[in-house]
Amino acid sequence: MANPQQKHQQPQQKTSVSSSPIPEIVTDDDDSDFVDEEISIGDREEEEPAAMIDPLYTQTPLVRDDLVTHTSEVQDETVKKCLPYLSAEDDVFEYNEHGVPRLAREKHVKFLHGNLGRFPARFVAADAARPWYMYWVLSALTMLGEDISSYKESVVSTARSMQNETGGFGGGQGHISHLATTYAVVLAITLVGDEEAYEVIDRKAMWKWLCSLKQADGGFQVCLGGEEDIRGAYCASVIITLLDLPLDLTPESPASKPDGSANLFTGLPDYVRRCQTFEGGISGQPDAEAHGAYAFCALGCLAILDHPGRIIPKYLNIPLLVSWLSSRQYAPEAGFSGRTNKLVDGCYSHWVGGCFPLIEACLNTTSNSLPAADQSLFSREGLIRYILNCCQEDTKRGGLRDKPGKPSDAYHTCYVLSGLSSAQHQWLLDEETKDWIVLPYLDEEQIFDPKDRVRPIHPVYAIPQQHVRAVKKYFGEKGGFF
Ligand code: FPP
Ligand code: K
Ligand code: ZN
Repeated sequence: MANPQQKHQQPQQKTSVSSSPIPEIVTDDDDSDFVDEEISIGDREEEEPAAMIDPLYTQTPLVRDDLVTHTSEVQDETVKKCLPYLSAEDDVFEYNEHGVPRLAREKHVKFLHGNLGRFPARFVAADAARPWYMYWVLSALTMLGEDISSYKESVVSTARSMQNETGGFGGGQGHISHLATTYAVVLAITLVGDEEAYEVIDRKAMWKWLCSLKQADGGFQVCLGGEEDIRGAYCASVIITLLDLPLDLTPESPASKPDGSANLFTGLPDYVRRCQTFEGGISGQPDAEAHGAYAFCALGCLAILDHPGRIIPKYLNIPLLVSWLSSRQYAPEAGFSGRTNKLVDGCYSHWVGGCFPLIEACLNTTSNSLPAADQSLFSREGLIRYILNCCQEDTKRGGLRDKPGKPSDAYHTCYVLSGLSSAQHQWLLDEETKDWIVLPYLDEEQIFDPKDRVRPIHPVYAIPQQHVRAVKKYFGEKGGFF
């Protein structure tokens, strides 16, 4: 399938974009570019159809495989559903001269608040995902520039009710602890955090629990006796570093060595290496199918352990990984799929799109001799089109979605916005201070309204950098607990 990246053949030097203002550093505390202006997406007025849409986004693919399968049929249906939106031909949105609608902030904000309220009985199966709802909603509201401080008390009491004395958080009261729900609770606390919220977490019990999940092959089980996969490894790495936990292992840990030489991170990069598949992508565990969600987890783990420029090339085949990642972007839809021969989905804007800032940081450094990425490694324009044109729920409901025809939900609202944020920003890792520096991404023409820039999020932790700094500083100063 054609790749939108192919249309950006002319090299564009970041430093020589004459029409762009000198990029200003976006500090994390600066919300000045996030304007809460009322946005009306009413009935589309009778206007000229948008002229500035590259036919790449409005035509069916030129090269087709004759073999008709279930896969080719659902792919064709998906293209058919996306094309009216991409061509600015549906009758719901108002489009700018690039054929792109505004981000319906107010509707999304309202939808998100609703997702922290009570749900109808039929949502009972989502009960074990309550920590996730806290994270998805609070993260999305934060990216939209909303003040979430009013949720602090309820995050604190909900987290308390889900914490186990044996360490970690379950998906609800009385549930056993799981790395995914613990990760979600820790991030939600970090987002609303002040010290009172941070103090809910029993770090000593958390550390002991993580030691019991750490495996001798370098990975982590997601819960005691549960499956071992790269989600677990990423969630554990995030928790360990945000809470500044000691790396030492308890003697009871399955990964503990008699000579004391193993720690919580021992063997982790090798575990990640074993998850890269013949396709170049990353699978959930060694010898399984590559999937975008796991690529983000893999790169996140490595970037936590060391500078991406040093550690990623040491453990992963970068040309193969970049080839697999860029094959995830389709034309004309312009969004990402999660795996080979599957459909585009808005959430991969984060799981796949979020890999690129880490790959770019890996290439744009002096720590290795790989060629620098002097232009975007994927079509940011395409992804932004898929997000704004195809992923915004087009009724009063608000929220963002997988693809046209699917209802919006908190999960997609969070990850579509995370993907929008990484498409709109450029991240550089300062080699000396080890600080991430963020700039608006200005290499390509900005097809979206400047007011529709969402807040930058840390390339590894996927929440604004100032929250990451604050929690690390708090626990770093507090120190160990032996
Ligand atoms: C396939 O679903 C999806 C997966 C195999 C992995 C999903 C995992 C995540 C989204 C997140 C993991 C990360 C953390 C941090 C918990 P599908 O078959 O419905 O979708 P597809 O057709 O798009 O592959
Ligand atoms: K999916
Ligand atoms: Zn999805």
